[in-house]
Amino acid sequence: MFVWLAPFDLAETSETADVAFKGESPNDMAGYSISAADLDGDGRAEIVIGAPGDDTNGEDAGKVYVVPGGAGL
Ligand SMILES: [Ca+2]
Ligand SMILES: [Ca+2]
Repeated sequence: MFVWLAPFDLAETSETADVAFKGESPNDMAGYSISAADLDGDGRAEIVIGAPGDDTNGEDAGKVYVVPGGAGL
């Protein structure tokens, strides 16, 4: 999953992304789903990233990553 902060143009590539999130293995489909919610009630939203193809706990069992919210992202 790649994020480009504005301003950006069509010449942007994965190499110029401002934020990159790569799954742990090929074909884990990290970034297939993404959402944001304040899960710990501190007033800052966490980013929730789904990887439905992750095989850590069985073939395609999936995994969810939670990126803590903060001013630094
Ligand atoms: Ca939070
Ligand atoms: Ca898999």
